[in-house]
Amino acid sequence: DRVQVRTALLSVSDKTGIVDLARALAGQGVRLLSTGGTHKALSDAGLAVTDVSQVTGFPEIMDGRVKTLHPNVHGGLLAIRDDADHVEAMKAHGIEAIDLAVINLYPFEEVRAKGGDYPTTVENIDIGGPAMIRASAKNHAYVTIVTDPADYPALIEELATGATSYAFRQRQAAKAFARTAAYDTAISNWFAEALDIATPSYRTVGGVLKEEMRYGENPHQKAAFYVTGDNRPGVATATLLQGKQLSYNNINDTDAAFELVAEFLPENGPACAIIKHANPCGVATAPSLKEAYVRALACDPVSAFGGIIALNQTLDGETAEEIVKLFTEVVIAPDADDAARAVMAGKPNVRLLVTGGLPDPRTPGLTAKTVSGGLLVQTRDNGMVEDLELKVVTKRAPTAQELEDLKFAFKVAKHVKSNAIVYAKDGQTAGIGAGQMSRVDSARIAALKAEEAAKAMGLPEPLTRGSAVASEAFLPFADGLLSAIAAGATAVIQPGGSMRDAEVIAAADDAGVAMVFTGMRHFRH
Ligand code: 93A
Repeated sequence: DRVQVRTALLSVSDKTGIVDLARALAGQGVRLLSTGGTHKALSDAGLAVTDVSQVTGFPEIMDGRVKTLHPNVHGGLLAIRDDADHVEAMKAHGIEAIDLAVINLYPFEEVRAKGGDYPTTVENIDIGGPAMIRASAKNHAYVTIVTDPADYPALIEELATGATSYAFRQRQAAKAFARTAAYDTAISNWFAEALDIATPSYRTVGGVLKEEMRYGENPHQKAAFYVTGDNRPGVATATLLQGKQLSYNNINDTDAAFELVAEFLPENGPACAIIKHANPCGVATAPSLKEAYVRALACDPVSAFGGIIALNQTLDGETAEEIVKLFTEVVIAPDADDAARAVMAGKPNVRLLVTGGLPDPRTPGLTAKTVSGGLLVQTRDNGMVEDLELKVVTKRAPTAQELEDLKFAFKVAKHVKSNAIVYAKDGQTAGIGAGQMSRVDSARIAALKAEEAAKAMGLPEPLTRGSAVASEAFLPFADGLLSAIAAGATAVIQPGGSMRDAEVIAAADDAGVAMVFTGMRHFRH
């Protein structure tokens, strides 16, 4: 199954390592063919190389748009070497076999990431490269395809005998199709972004491998992290200033934390979110970042241990001093100043990530999850309570302070696994009930957590006394409301729309509680 390599076609945009590879190939007596720029790089290095236009009998035309798109190239890559008809066709048309293709593509992803203008980005859509990669990979029974400069050493090793094994060609073909698929994914998503099309069917779920992880959600699961290249500052593109590589669960939780804190626009002041297992265990705003952290921590200091902290502003020294008092897995912020970096350096095990900005909570983007045999894709939940028309449904309207707390609580509830109940007071979560199968249980758990927090913090009574409470989806019965009222809530925010709305409103009126409907729900399953 070993195939002798006699002729190789080299056509690369990223010229890393290509001269060394070509030299090794030449040393094996391999005949080298290449396209304009690659040809120049190789001949400048003193290597004997044939220009592909001599193979095609055709010059590179249209600024290089057509250089390898020719039967002499594609026939040489696609011919079945032991098929009499194919061999006959090669003879008849003067087509010579190409046994090895080393190709990497026009840097579309880089140009997109740099925000290249429309015509420049379009020009960087490679056509001939993917065609050759796909042709070579399809014909891997005979042809070796290498698309990643990181594989050149393995190729050289493989060629020690002058031939490649079937197993090697197969693996490289698999990798090649992954590469062209990722390339087309980047192109389709760039188009959808450029044309402002949110519709999932115009986009492709996929990305470029960023790293393989030691394991997935559990140690017996394998895992990898991909970057999608969309324009969204966050955990995928953040810089790790200190600490070891993030695990699968760290990445998932850090993303939840940062997406939540990004809902608090920096111009409205500092905000902090602390996350455990993708659910918030404390969120707060305050005049200073340090206070925001301290207030977020107060909601559930026990759960916050080993949690993930997200900030909506540059991490400063005094906030960092406060954060390092407790064991934390990850801190993520748009940036960290020198004082903060110095403080964090004293705790080298804490991962510190800076993103360079906050993701816009209003942009759509895609989220995906797998089901057996399928993939569910939707636009992000980009609804913002500020954009909703809130309707007061009770006799009493919320006070200005209650209204602020209601909006705050609803914003947090959007980021809590359903069923979500969030109590808030003065821009601080007082109790969070997450992920229960019944809403009334979430309400009870949130109240219980608030009581525990009050005890832990030495408060005379839980913060739920005189609080606002949010439910991320409608209250189906009055029981959840009654449980919230018992905990001390004086105002309620919920989407509304239950068959029993009238019953729930009556219960609120009986208790003198103010209630507003948002008309939008935020399921998070
Ligand atoms: O413009 S293309 O789509 N048309 C082609 O016929 C073609 N052939 C190779 N792009 C084409 N290529 C690409 O050119 C390769 O994928 C590679 O990225 C690049 C190498 O060009 P050069 O050797 O001139 O630097």
